[in-house]
Amino acid sequence: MREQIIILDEVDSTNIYAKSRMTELADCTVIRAKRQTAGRGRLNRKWVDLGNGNLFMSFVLKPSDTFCEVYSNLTQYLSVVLCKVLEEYGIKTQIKWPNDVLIDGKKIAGILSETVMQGSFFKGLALGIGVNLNAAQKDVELIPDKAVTALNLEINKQVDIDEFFNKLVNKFFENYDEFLSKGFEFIKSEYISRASFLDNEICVQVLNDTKHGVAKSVNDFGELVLDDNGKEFVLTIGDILC
Ligand code: BT5
Repeated sequence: MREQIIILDEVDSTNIYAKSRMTELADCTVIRAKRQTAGRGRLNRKWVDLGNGNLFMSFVLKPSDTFCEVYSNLTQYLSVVLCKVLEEYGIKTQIKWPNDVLIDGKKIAGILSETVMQGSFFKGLALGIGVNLNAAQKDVELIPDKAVTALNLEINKQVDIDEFFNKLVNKFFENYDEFLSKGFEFIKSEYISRASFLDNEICVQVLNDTKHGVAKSVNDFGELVLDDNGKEFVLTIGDILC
């Protein structure tokens, strides 16, 4: 087993923990916290801890001393890995570009990758993921702006968090090296087969701008190709709003 596992009872954020110790932590360390008091999403959004039995974790990845483009696709790689683990519980999953994992349109997990640099020297990545495994219906309803679910609510039984965690870590490292050498193309068909947004008319927030169009495809680099009345936009980052 190449990975080292650190389990914390409570932490502000597993990503902050990983980033602030990037030098000391070995490549492929996995940090998991039982409770997370200040979980973070993208653009300073919050990740809510829905109580005991939910998963908060970060992979510490230090594959090289310089940043490679493929590292930006690791969030998409992790979304596919997560879908496969969830499917072992008998449910159907969807991916919303770039890396949200949904069940029946409801968000069950969030992924946040943060890069640590020292000048031009790439120190590593904290690739964080939160998965709702055991939550109460009344609590998921309190999360603002989004339809949210948890695995226990979908399968009507308690989920064994240790078992789920082990499956996710094993599946992540199973193809990690091959993914790094082959890039997004390696997972493209598995990603596309779960992509719920393709061929839909969508709007995407890109920083301070909003782009509209039909989601035509996801290209070999994991970018979203939008068609706005014959004009094509290729998006590297963004948030599908509608
Ligand atoms: C994400 O951001 O979805 C990335 C979340 C990453 C969380 C993990 S937990 C371990 C590691 N340590 C951290 O501090 N973070 C990572 P974003 O796409 O910006 O979505 C954030 C939005 O999701 C919020 O504004 C809410 O609307 C919604 N949200 C918050 N908590 C949620 C939850 N528990 N389940 C589903 N949706 C949630």
